[in-house]
Amino acid sequence: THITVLSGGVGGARFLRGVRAWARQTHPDGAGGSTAHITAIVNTGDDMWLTGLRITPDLDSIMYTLAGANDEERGWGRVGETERVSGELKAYGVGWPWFTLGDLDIGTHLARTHFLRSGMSLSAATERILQRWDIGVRLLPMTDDEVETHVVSDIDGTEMHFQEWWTRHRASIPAREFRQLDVERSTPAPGVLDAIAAADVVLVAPSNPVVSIGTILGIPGIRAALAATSAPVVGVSPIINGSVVRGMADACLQTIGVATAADSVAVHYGSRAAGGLLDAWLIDEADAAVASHVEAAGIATTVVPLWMRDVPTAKQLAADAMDAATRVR
Ligand code: GDP
Ligand code: FO1
Ligand code: CA
Repeated sequence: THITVLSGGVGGARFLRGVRAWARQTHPDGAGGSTAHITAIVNTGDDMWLTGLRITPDLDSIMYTLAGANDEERGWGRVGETERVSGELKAYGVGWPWFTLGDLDIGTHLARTHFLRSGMSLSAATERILQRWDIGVRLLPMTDDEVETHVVSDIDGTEMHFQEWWTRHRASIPAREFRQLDVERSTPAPGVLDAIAAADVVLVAPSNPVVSIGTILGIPGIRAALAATSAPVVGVSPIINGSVVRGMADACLQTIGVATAADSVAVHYGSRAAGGLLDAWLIDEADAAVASHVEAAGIATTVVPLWMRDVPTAKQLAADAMDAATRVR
C-alpha cells in the first residue's frame, strides 16, 4: 500500500503520526514498522535564509514530531531546547530578533546548509538529514526550488516574508494577497509526481488550506497529477466547529475570501469530478449540519471526531480517512 499525504507543519505532523500508527497496526512488518509506504509532500513556502542558514519549518516540524523529538507544547522546534546561540546572534544584531533558533535546531540547520552548499538539492539534503532520524515516513519537499511565500499588506501594499507576517505580527496585519515568489519557474521535487501517480490513496492533511496545502497546489504540475491519479483523494477538515483549533489560519482564509468553516474549505478545494481536489472530506461531529453542503458540491462526506489530542485519536482519524477512501471511486 502506498499512501501519499499533502502536508504543512504542525497539523500535518500530528496527522502523519496517526497515519504511521495506523500503518504499523494494519500492515505490520514484524519488526515494529510497516510494509505500507507513507510519503509526505511537504510545504516549503515558509522556508527562508536567516543568518546564513536555510530554515525549513514544516519539514522540521514533521521530522521532529515523527522522531518524538519535538516540543509538543510549543508546536515547533526541539524538546528540551536551549537558546544560547540565539542570544549571541541577538547581541550582534544579526537575524530576526522575533525569530528564535534553538541551539539543537541550529545543528539541523547547519547540517542542511552544509549539504546544500556542497551541491545537494533540498530533497537530497532532506533525505540525508533523515538518515539520522528513523521516522518511517518519506518526506519530499514540494519543490527543490526556493519558492517563498510573501504577504502583501492590505494597509500600505508593502510585501513581507510570510514568516514575518505570521511570527512577528501574529497574522494581525490585514493581508491583501499571498504570493509565491518565482512559483511559475518552479518544478515539483523528484519523486513528487510519482508519489501522486503511484499512490493507492492520497490524503490531504488537516493543514492550513492557504499557506500549506494551497502553496503545494501552486507548484506547476501538482494539481494536474492529483486530477489524473487513479487513487482516491481524501481530505481532513482543519476546521472544527468554525474554529482553526490552533494557530491563525482563519486570517489566511479571510484573505482569500473563504469562510472559516468545514464546508467552505471543502467547497474551496472543490470536487475532483468537477476539476477540483477532493473525492471525500472528513468533518467533525460538531459540523454534521453542514455535511449536506459538501455533498451538494459533489464530495462524499464522513462525520467523525477530528480532534487529534494524542496518537490514538490521530490513529483513529487516519483509519477513518482510509475507510473513506475505500468508499469512493
Ligand atoms: P503549520 O504549518 O504549523 O501551520 O501547520 P499545518 O499547516 O500543517 O496545519 C495547521 C492547521 O492544523 C491549523 O490551522 C488547524 O486548523 C489544524 N489542526 C491543528 N490541530 C488539529 C486537530 O487536532 N484536528 C484537526 N482537524 N485540525 C487540526
Ligand atoms: N514560531 C514562532 O512563533 N516564533 C519563533 O521564534 C519561531 C522560531 C522557529 C524556528 C524554527 C522553526 O522551524 C520554526 C519556528 N517557528 C517559530 C514556527 C514557525 O515558523 C511557524 O509556526 C510556521 O512556519 C508556520 O507553519
Ligand atoms: Ca507552515
